Amino acid sequence: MKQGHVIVSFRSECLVTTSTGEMLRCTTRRRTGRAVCGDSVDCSGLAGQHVIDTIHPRRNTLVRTDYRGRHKPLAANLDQLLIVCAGEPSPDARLVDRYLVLAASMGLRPLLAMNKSDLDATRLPEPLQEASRQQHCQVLHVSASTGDGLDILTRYLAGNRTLLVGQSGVGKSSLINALVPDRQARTQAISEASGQGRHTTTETTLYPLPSGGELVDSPGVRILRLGHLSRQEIESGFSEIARQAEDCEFRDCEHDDEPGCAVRPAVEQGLIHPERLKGFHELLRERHQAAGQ
Ligand SMILES: Nc1nc2c(ncn2[C@@H]2O[C@H](COP(=O)(O)OP(=O)(O)OP(=O)(O)O)[C@@H](O)[C@H]2O)c(=O)[nH]1
Ligand SMILES: [Zn+2]
Repeated sequence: MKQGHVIVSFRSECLVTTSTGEMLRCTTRRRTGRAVCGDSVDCSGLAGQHVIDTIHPRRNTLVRTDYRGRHKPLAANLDQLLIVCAGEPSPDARLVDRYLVLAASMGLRPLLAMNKSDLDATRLPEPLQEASRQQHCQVLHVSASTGDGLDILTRYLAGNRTLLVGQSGVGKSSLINALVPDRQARTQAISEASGQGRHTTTETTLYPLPSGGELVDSPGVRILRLGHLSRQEIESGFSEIARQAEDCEFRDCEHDDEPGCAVRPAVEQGLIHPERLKGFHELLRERHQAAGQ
């Protein structure tokens, strides 16, 4: 029996890195179910024919929800969420709010990397600054091109398994290339070991980092549907609203036009950023829509 963790998972097969550094191609049994990237597993077998016997219980699971509301697990056992932004394309505060909700609902420590610092000393737009402050999200300025700030980022990544997210064009691939020097060789090794032909970048993949920790790249999480989250999980990504909501007259107050709402006055007094309340409302609407499906 060998122990290891899944670095990439295909339909009924996955690649496992063992504690001794071997890369094994494993099939899954129907009984154990599908293993996903980050799963901790026990496997057994001989000469290239390995099978996963046990998938250890997951601490948390990243799921993709399709347009019909069906869930598919993509990755497991994550510690941190690295939200990558840049001056260009300009940050989408609403999307960052969603990432922060994802982090809070999964119990992940959020980090925000402002990439392309070589182009301009980009200040975070105000709603983003506020969101980061409220969610205790550390903000780092980096450049994948010049390597600026990557030493500090590396320290935050060490010892943690970090999922990388961000809108298209902010430099996620460039950052992975800068942080994982053997990425190309690894990708090739994965293609060969998997026997799946070219390893496409559509699969969720785990990369070990030279100075410790691991990066998880999951293109599948680009469309982030969060309609399946509970109200409490949504609130966990809007701490300042959740705190204020304790003083609302109704427990299920949606901070719209209900009497006795404590959140709207707080927005009017400048205690809560109006964009944050908009972000919260957007997710509540999505939740109602998902429930009505
Ligand atoms: N000046 C500068 N350009 C960068 C930096 N990082 C990435 N870029 C450029 O930004 C563009 C997008 O980078 P990618 O790494 O492909 O971005 P991505 O987030 O992976 O994009 P998707 O694959 O579409 O999600 C490329 O033209 C990069 O060369 C940086 O630190 N500085
Ligand atoms: Zn209210």
